[in-house]
Amino acid sequence: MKPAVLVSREVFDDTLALLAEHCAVTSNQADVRHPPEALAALMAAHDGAVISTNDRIDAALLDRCPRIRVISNVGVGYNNIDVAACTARGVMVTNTPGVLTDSVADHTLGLILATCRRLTEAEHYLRAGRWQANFLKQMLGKDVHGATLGIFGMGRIGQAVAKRARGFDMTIRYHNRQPLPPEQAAGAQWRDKDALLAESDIVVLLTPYSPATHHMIGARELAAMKPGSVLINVARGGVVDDAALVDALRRGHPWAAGLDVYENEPQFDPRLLELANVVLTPHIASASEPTRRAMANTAARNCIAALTGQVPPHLLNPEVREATRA
Ligand code: 8YV
Repeated sequence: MKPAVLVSREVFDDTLALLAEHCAVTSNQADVRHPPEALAALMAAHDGAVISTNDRIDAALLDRCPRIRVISNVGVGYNNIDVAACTARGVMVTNTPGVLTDSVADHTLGLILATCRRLTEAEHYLRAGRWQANFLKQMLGKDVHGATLGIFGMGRIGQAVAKRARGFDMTIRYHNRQPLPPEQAAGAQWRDKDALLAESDIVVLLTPYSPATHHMIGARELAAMKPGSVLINVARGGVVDDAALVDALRRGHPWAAGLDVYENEPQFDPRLLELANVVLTPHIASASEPTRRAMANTAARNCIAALTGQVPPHLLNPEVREATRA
């Protein structure tokens, strides 16, 4: 009998076809968001689940689903999953690194440009019929070329952002817990957190969310940013204290922000909407059609591998598989 797989949200038809080669699939092409209770009830009848980063997997839910052997996340960030609770129950966890790196880096550059050159504010001005004349000091922004870029989280995506930034003649600094080997840093210099905030014209956040990075950027850090600088958050809601950011943006320090992620998504601090010096996108950094397809198909392959005795390509808790084999 084929293993049973729940796909919690809408995916591409070819993702379902791929899964159906090996599994009996329960899909959700109507894309109804299952509340936690309903998700647990559904998952209880399946061997594997392909889930979205909006689905929360915790110990209480897992205890209701003893049949589940793999949780396959459609996304690289997996702070929605209690991996330790999965490991303790022998449940494999997988994610989709790599396939979204370039799309997220592209979007990051888009947010940098839009924020520094006030693109969305300028478009609103034009659409509102307020463009009556051309004048020298119209919509003055910040230059992107030649700026000092400070990247928090110089992993795959950070390095892809740095590669693009070099094309804009930017000076690149970064902060990771440990400095990278020189060949990976490719000329970018490591700074401690405070030095990076103080030196950068553009600060980009790409740090994964965890209790350790909760409110990593709060009132103190915002105040420590260079005058006239810009903050870009494509990491996760919760890495920035959004309330502190609103207060700081109201004072014009930082000068502006570009945000793709928020605390309590899809809710967000409504005061952000009152600010002209912020560019807002709804968590779409990975949302090019080929990339979202590659993410869903990678998740499907991870799930199939886990349920057919293979090692999933992106297994986050290999100790589960080792325990099964022992
Ligand atoms: C989202 C992301 O997951 O991969 C991640 O960690 O944050 C995004 O790509 C995307 O919204 C898919 O649900």
